[in-house]
Amino acid sequence: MTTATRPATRAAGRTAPQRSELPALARRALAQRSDAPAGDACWTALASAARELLAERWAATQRADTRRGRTRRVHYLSMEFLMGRALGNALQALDLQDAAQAALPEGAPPLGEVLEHEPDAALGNGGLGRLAACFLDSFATLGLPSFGYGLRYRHGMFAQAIQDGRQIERPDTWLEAGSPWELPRPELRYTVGFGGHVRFEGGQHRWEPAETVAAQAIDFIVPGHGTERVSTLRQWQAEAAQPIDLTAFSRGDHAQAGQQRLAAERLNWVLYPDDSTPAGRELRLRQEFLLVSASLQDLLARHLREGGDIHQVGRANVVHLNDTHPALAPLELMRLLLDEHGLDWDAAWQATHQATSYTNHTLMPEALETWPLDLVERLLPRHLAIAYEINHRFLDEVRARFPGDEARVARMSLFDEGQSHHGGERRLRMAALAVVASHKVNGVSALHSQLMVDTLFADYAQLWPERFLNVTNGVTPRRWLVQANPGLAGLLDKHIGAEWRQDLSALGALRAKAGGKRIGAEFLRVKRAAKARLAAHIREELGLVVREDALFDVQVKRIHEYKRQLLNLLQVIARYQAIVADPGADWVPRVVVFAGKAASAYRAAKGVIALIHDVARVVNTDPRVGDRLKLVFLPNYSVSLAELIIPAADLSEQISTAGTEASGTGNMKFALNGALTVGTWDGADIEMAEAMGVDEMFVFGLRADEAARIKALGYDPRLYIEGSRVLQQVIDAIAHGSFAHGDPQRHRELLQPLLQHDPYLLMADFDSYLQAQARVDALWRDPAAWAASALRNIAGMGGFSSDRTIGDYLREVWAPPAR
Ligand code: T68
Repeated sequence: MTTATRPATRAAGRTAPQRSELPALARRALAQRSDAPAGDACWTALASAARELLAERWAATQRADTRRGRTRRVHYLSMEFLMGRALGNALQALDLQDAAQAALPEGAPPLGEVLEHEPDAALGNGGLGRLAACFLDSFATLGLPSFGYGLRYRHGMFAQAIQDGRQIERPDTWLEAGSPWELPRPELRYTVGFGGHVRFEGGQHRWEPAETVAAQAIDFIVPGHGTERVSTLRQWQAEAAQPIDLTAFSRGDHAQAGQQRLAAERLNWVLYPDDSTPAGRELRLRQEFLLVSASLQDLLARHLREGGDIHQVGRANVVHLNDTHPALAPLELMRLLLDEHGLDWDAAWQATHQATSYTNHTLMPEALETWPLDLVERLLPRHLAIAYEINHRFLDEVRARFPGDEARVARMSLFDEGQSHHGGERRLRMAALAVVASHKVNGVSALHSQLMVDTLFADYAQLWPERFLNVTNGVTPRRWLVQANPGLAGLLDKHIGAEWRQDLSALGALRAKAGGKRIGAEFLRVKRAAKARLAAHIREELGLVVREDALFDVQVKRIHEYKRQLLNLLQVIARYQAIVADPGADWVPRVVVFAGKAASAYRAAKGVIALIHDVARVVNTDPRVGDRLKLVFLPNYSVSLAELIIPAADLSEQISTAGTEASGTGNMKFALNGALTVGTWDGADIEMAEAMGVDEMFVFGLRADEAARIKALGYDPRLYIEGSRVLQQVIDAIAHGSFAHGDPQRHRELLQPLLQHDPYLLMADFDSYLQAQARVDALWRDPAAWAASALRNIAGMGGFSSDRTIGDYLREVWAPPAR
């Protein structure tokens, strides 16, 4: 393309950079540096070149969407987006990997190494945040007019270090050198208030906040694949409305002079590192309100700017709540429509209800968000009044449907009157608010959605059965197959063609070929190469040498009691004892890999990390075991570490107590990369097994209904221990301090609850788990049969793309309301 025909950017006199210019752009950036082409200099050069190209595409996407006008826009509100690294993804989206490699000067490290210089954008805890990131990838790739909305945390998920076998948390500093993927939007700035009081004048309520901050938009660009579209993750940065209080400053009161600035900065300070436990902290509530208020003001401003009628705002826009963390949104939308735009209650409620939808990610009662009313009243007085009014109208509806059933009314109320727990404190129930405000509420796997309407939301589902549905999670095949596992992607292209890259369901074609000798051997070679890369990492990181031909048995995810890393560890101990008892037998060599972070205040989870390290020290140095069993804990699990680990896994451990894991998404990434799954009948594992054939998975343990029944009947873990010689030996070894360096007290805190209550039924499932592991070993001894099964697993994963998930949302959750 000649210069004359290039589309001009809006900046006068400049022309848009072209894909073919990437090498030149990168070299120019490198030439500006005086130092040698070290990895980070190369990274910076490539990133700034890719940014230029993507920024132009992003601007074109914005223009196209504005022209398109009235199509319904999706606004995905989430406190977490676990993006990981972006440059590799950007180069793939631009189809410039080869050009990037070629642009690197002589003496520079290879592209793969250069990419590792990027810090992960880890603005999320785990599955919920990573799901949001996969959705953004699908939004861009599917060309959906949409925005992700989040907060720009200065410090994301903490970095995990291990010291003496214990987790240490270190601050994450991903933004220290800035991020090339951000586009500041100085013109997009809104005022967000806190505190103060409400005035009523001339029939209108007006909130007069005591404090305000300015919410500044900074857009994080998200490239689409196979399209020129680039989507937006709009992240809010709080800034002081007044950066300095000059009166206080001249008085010499410097602390007071900087007060506002500090208060604003605190809002973006850090991601709450809790998965599944509500952080009962004022700062967290302020963060949630910042997200909600800025995002909705932005939405309304755009709607009006594009000539939209304020009464139609719910028709033209979706406000999707990623769990309850943004569930103040309906209250803030009501306030804006009532108080700022003058709508009456019914019109405002109709618009709010049309716009709002909500995804639930957990059934665990202890993980449900509730806020003390005195805190809500102090920070958000107008919102509390609106919540009272919503509740009043809602409970009238409940009473009309179920006359005389005041117990039901109390259960369903948005307000927990506090008789039973929380020390009698009255609280606002965010899940109830989200359900009442939403026109659709979904769970994230078939089982979870069923349990949701049977248990957690049973009362609401009786009132509004049509409101509840399932949308099973999915993952983006761009990051989790094409980028993470180019070897496997190439194998698929060769045997079934490249159609799966556009439409993952085309993987189904692999099923008929899965038994082939050649494809099986090729698959095992690809897997072996990925394992060699992981083995090298293990060696570098831990100084531990593992056999590359061993079975790589992997459990990586947040450390949580319900996910049962401890059950896996008990199995490792049983295997260790069996090897020691019969060292001459023909054992299948295994490398058992764990990785995952524990919430900093979660003692039991930290205890599991400690026990893994204690057991590893014994097992890995026992000469009777040799290289037949190695136990590995890889520190600082992250998106980028997952991209290294998952392609290398032979076996994926998905062993949560049935009924506890809402869906899982790691399970999908493993199967897509040709790992077999040992798993319980839980979350999306059930749908995966059905898609690939139940015999292709090593399923074990109690089903969700059985688990519930056993607990209701009065579960006694000791009966199971008495009934299993192997389990007895494992427990004895831990209790007697075999892994405790002579200190029998060391693991008491972890063991005692297991022997007494065992709320996650490890003891009940242990024997069944061991049998499943024996089936794993048996299949492993037949490599051709193993490869065929792994390929049939991949063939079954076509339905687990986040593109399919987003298609489901579009049809069933985000469809425009009927006239
Ligand atoms: C996960 N939830 C589910 N929560 O556990 C998982 N919670 O089964 C599911 O696949 C995934 O969501 C996506 O649907 C979480 O990850 C959190 O991270 C979290 C964070 C803060 C507060 C509560």
